[in-house]
Amino acid sequence: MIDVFLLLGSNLGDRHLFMQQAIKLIENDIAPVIKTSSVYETQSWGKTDAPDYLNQVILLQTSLPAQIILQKILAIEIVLGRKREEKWGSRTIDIDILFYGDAVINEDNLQIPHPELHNRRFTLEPLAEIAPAFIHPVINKSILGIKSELKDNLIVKKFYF
Ligand code: PH2
Ligand code: MG
Ligand code: MG
Repeated sequence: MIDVFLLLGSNLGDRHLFMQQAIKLIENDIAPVIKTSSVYETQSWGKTDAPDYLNQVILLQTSLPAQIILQKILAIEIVLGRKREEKWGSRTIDIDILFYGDAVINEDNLQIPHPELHNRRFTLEPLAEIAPAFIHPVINKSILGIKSELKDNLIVKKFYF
């Protein structure tokens, strides 16, 4: 079984409901969810005038190939009303693969580890909550170590519901 970390994000509509529905669909269609971080409310990164996001990191264990996981994720995004218009545009749900065990994958449609995760507080805070000692297979540092060197100071705070 491979440890697969996913990042969920939503900044459109009933954000929390979309996140909960995404987790249900992931459990039905992909694999059991072993761990979930808290839900965080985060300032929009990249497009600063966009609404705040909710973000959460979850851990799955599965033997499915990464490309199959990606196809299933894209289908779940469509079921939950995702429309792809502009880069970094607002979305009902975004599901990104952060890590697929310690694999390094560089394919046209899939880069793992996620190429931006080490630059983004909205990813590292929830990831550090459930996997502080996980070693990034390219950077060769722990999540906690990477977070301690982070320069992104956009607001990331726990979301209470
Ligand atoms: N996702 C993006 C762009 N900007 N900002 C936050 N806070 N959270 C996200 O999930 C996010 C973002 C592209 O996928
Ligand atoms: Mg994303
Ligand atoms: Mg995505």
